[in-house]
Amino acid sequence: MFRKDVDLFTFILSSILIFSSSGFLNLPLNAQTETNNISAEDYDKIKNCSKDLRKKPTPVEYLTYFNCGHVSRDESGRTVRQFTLIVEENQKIPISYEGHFFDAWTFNGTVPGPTIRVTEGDLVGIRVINSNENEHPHSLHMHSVHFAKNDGVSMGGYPGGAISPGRSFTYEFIAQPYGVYPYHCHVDPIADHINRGLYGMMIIDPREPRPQMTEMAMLLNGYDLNYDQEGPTHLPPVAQFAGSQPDDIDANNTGSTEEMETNETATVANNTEGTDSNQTSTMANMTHLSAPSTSKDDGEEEAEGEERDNEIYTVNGKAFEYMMHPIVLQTGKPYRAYVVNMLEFDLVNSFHIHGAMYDYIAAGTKEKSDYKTDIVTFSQGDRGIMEFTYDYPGTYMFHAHQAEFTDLGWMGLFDVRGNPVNLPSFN
Ligand SMILES: [Cu+2]
Repeated sequence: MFRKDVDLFTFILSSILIFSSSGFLNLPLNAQTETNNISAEDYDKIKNCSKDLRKKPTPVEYLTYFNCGHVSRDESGRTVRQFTLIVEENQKIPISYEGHFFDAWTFNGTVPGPTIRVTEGDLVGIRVINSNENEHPHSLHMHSVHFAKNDGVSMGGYPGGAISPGRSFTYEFIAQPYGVYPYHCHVDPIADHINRGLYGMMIIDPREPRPQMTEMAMLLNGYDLNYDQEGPTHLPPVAQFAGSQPDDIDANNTGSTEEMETNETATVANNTEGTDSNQTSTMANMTHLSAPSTSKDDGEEEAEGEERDNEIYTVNGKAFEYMMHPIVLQTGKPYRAYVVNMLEFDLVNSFHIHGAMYDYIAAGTKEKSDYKTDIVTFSQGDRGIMEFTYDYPGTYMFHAHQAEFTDLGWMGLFDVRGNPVNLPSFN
């Protein structure tokens, strides 16, 4: 009995010790205070945050334009960052030096939209205003971790899933985890809302700053200039559910509630009137019967039987921008590029630099590089961080490694100045 009590005592004591130590290890706030002794204001200076939150950066300025929002603190001392994104349709954006203009939909007047920059743990509010003059609903879907109601998708009937013209919605979330992310409108047909220009980059910085170096944002995109003639203009509402909720579509097909549910879905997702619902449910049934596992994209392609193409490819919105304005670098200095691929219609894009290698951090979710390379291939929405240093002066190209993209605008130059460093010795 006594022996058992001792055992019990030992067990309780060790449990307390384990609990205490694990509790200590799991105190990120304490750890943050100890290691991160930099104020939000000083950190924002290091980040090169712009003081002009209303700026419409040119493609050259876009490279170093970081919008860190209107900064305040809540009662607990947490940093709060508020952003406003205004969606405007009918924008004419110059996208080449040969007179091409794009009939764009924009966040704050530019394609891509502003680079949103926050720190992990910040409370972020992004108010999206869909201008009165617009004809379409829009939303904001930012990648990263957040509640469904702030996901910018109409699937669950959330008000932030489709903001009508003249209305606004504020998306709120605690920024996590650190990394580099795309944001974009998620209203159907998504390919069109993206191709029209409603996208941008969001950087969530780690609480502990990365090693300090000159930073730039590079967003890869393309333009389908004859969008009026091509591609989907309307996605059958029920087909949306075929991709994500197969059980629901089965129920619709067998039950007598089919019409009602179709109408509900149509109202939320696409504002389709009742008279259209017969057509759409028929289309959905056909899709379902012919290809049970049909995804939304497959459905679009089948419905139209066409291919969509980009005629112009760019980094930061304008073809050959950094051929016309080479980016000046210094030998021996480290640089960091945040790269996001928002190219629609082409399944892959890539980023190749000449004359140097870069450390690559996939999705930016680690502090250390995953590997060293001079080319990374991106699928749609893919992104990462590149860190590099040039040893030798000279003019070096950077470009997609797909020759077609290069020829159609996705090419730029680094103008590297200074004395050679790290010259190898072969003796
Ligand atoms: Cu949209």
